[in-house]
Amino acid sequence: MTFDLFEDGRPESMGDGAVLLRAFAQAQATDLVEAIDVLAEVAPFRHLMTPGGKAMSAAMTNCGAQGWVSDRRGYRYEASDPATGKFWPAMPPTFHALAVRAAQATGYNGFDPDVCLINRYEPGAKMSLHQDRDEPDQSQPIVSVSLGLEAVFLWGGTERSSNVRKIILRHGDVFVFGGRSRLYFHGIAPLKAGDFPGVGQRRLNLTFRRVAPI
Ligand SMILES: O=C(O)CCC(=O)C(=O)O
Ligand SMILES: [Mn+2]
Repeated sequence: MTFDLFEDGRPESMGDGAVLLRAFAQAQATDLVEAIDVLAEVAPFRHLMTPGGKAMSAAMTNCGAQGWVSDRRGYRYEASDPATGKFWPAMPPTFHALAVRAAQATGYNGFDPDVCLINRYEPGAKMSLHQDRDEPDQSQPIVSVSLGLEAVFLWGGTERSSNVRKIILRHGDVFVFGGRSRLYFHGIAPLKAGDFPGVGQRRLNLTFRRVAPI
């Protein structure tokens, strides 16, 4: 058995209010993947259009009181799914509880996410450097859960041109960022091909956010 000194489950500070919790969601990971597949039957994954008119390479859906959407009119949250006209499916209580527990473990007490954006990356898909800035109250952190194939997470700073650190995110890892890092630029490098047992040829990511005023 190998023992990795850096992956023993202790919170790993990434500076300025960002913390990596290795394998924090591992015990629940199979259940999370199953639940995502059920949610996607109601609110299918789709490749949203950027305001500039390009299809995003990561496919997205949402659960919760609102969902993040993008089209020619811009980025925003909407209470119903533009693809179906129906409300987004409710956030499963297990998802909410995981996000609250991860926030607490990293010092963000009182986090009460009402939106979970779900990203699906297939080999080659990526997410360009961006800030999560469509949420009115940026005093709330973001909790991000990785499932399936590993990815290179690009963790920058306050400017698009800031130095970028590359962090490998694996199945069950949870990354929390708030405080001074809440608006740090971040992204995902093109996903390498692979087949993750029980998940398949894809990476799934849950991004928990608070959107409605508290
Ligand atoms: O897939 C990830 O880990 C990052 C996702 C992300 O940054 C976003 O959805 O805003
Ligand atoms: Mn983001």
